[in-house]
Amino acid sequence: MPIRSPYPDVEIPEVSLFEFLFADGFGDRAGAPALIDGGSGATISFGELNAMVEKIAAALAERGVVKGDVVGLFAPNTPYWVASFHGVLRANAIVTSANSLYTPGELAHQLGDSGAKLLITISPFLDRATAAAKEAGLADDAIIVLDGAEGYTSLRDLLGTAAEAPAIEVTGDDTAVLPYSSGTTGRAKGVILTHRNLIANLLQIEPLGNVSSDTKILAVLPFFHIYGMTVMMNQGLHRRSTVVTMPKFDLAEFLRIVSEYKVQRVYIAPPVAVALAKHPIVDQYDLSCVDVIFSGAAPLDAELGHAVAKRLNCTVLQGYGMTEMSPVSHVIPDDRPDIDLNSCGFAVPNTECKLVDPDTGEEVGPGGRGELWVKGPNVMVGYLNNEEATAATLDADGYLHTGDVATVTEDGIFTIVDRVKELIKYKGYQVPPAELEALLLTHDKIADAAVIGVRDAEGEEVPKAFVVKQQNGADLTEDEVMDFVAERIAPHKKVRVVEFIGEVPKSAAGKILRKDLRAREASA
Ligand code: AYL
Repeated sequence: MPIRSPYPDVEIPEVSLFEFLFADGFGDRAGAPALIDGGSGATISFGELNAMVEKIAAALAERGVVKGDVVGLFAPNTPYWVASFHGVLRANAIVTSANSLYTPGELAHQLGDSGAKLLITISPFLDRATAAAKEAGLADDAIIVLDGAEGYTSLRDLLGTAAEAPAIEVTGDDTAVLPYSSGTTGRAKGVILTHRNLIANLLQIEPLGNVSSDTKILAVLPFFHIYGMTVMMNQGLHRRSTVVTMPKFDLAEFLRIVSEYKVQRVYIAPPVAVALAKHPIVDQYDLSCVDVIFSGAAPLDAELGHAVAKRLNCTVLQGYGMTEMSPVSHVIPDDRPDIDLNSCGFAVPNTECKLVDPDTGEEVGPGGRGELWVKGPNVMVGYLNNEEATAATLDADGYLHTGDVATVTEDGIFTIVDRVKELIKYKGYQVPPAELEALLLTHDKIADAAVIGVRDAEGEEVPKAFVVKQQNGADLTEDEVMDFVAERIAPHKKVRVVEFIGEVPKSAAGKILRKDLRAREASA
């Protein structure tokens, strides 16, 4: 029997995300701060944001952007990221959000794969953006540089248009965003999330979290990742909260901004909890404003969470989800801080879950362990141009197979206990082993390679490569392998441990037997 969310269903309107978030012009919150740039203190009100979004949409339409076009967004968190994002959607187009640390090759792959027509970036990223655009076949005039650069359209240029935004032509079923995720297997793929998916997830998390117009939310986690996009940016707009942005994580700056702006709600991934629990400088800041620290994107250790709660005198909560679920499917609600912090709480409204034994295919109940399957209005449509991966992830009944193993209590509290998919998470960021394996195979001294996640001395999950040398590769060193990878990919995907082996264990069909490598690792 599927396990239903204990919460009553919520109704999801069939409108575009813009209409859902902006339609009433933000009422009496129009003059209130929607976004504060944590570094400079520059503030944008809800009304100003609304006006910027209209102008950006108008200017994009003037440049030929039409319904269904894809626009790449490659920039760090600032209020302008938010304006650009909603400007693209308001122009009836689709955002594909790219990791700020991407190399030109990685960005080119995403731009090419998603069919992006334009790329919005900032001047410090322009070298990588132009290299990627060239590789993906985009013209130089397809790049918009928000803060301006000689020869490029800037945000100021867009805002200066005399034109009006086009009519809204999109509705719930249309694609809104294409974030990239490797899912359970293979390389990063475009995840098709509709306006309805994104709106649904905002309404699904609403009954579980105390977020209101009195709340200041810190957005240090990137908006390009679905956690920042839905839980920080769009939830902030939906609840009329004030979102304080930070372009990258720096502990001292993070603490300064939280205390200076009196932030009540801080969303983090587990590595930030380590710093908050252990770093001596935390004591130098008045953090009494903080009510809730919410951790997601990777497993939080309860003991660590309790240490943070004690040190900051706040509530620590955990949520679980996946890009493919827009992303939140499970949350410990604000009003239940008594729930075991090793768990990720209840299924959100409108969802049904199953736990399925991966070996037998049988459903298990409380007390058993099984792969978590989730069905709900937040579940993606599928992977872009990839029917095979879609069919392997979404079944005929509409359940998404998460690749995570969970348990559930009689009360409906879920705990993630293992992962049966390939994916590695480094500090909450996805590292697809298949991508690293393909890259390692391009080295002329490497005959074969397999990558799995292992724990380092701090307990952090890190990618480890098992490498088989070519006959000409006797002199290849571990450092050479790590450097080779590091030069070609974003830092979070670096191979951090290397072991040379005689042969990669494979099934008769040629699939890497990661289980065998994990067993070998466990017995080492
Ligand atoms: P993606 N515990 C264990 N594993 C987790 C957790 C958690 N709390 N959250 C995410 N994961 C892992 O697409 C899990 O393997 O989205 C899952 O399949 O980058 C994978 O990360 C998905 O990685 C929130 C707040 C979700 C944040 C998120 C982030 C979703 C990350 C719900 O409330």
